[in-house]
Amino acid sequence: MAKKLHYFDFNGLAESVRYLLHYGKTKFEDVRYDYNSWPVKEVKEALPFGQLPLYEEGNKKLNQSLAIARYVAYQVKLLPSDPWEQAVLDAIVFNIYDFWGRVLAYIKEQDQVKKATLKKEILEESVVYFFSRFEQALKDNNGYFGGKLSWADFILLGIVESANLFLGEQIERDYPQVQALLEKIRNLQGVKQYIAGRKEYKLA
Ligand SMILES: N[C@@H](CCC(=O)N[C@@H](CS)C(=O)NCC(=O)O)C(=O)O
Repeated sequence: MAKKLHYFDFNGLAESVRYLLHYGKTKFEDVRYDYNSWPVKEVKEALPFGQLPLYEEGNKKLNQSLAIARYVAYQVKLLPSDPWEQAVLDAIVFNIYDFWGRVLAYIKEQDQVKKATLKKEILEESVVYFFSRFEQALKDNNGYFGGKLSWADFILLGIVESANLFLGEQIERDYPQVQALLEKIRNLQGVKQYIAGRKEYKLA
C-alpha cells in the first residue's frame, strides 16, 4: 500500500516521523511543500484539519504528528506492547510537546521585542526546566526514555532539531545524556543514510 508523508520542507513536526520511517526502511513518498508559498488553497482545503503533517496509507489519511509517529512506531517495532510502558512513553512525548509549545509561541510572535523576551525565557527557564528532567529520566533508564530505544527518543530528536533551527541555538548543549541519545539515533542504520542524503534545513 502506497505510503506518503506530507509536510513542509523543513524538520518541524514531521522529522521524527521521517526518522522513524527511515529507521524501519519503509518505502514512502516524502511529499514536501514550500512554506513560503503556503497556503496552497486546494491542498489546505483537502487536509482533514487544514494542517500538516498528513500521513497516507493507500486511501487512509491520518493527521496529528504524534498519532502518526505512534502509528509508524508500532509498524517499526518501537512501541512497547505493555500498556503501562506505552503510557509512560506517551507522557514523555506530551512533555516534549509541552516544551515545543513554548518554542511555538516564540515562532508565532511577530513583535520583535516580545520575541526576544520569549527566546530569553525559553533558553533560561524552559530548557532548564524540561531538559534537566529529560536528562534525569535518561540517566535513570539506561540512556533511553523507556529503558531501550522507543519512539519517544525519536520525538525528542525531532523537537530538539526543530527548536534549534528556529531558535538558532543548540539547546541540548548542557545535557550530556540527551546529546548521547540524539547521536545514537542519528547513527542508526536507515536514519544515518537519510541524514547523509538530506539537504541542510535553513530558514528563508
Ligand atoms: N497538533 C498538530 C499541529 C499541526 C500544525 O500546527 N501544523 C502546522 C505546521 S507545524 C501547519 O500546518 N501550519 C500551516 C497552516 O496552519 O496552514 C500536529 O501535531 O500535527
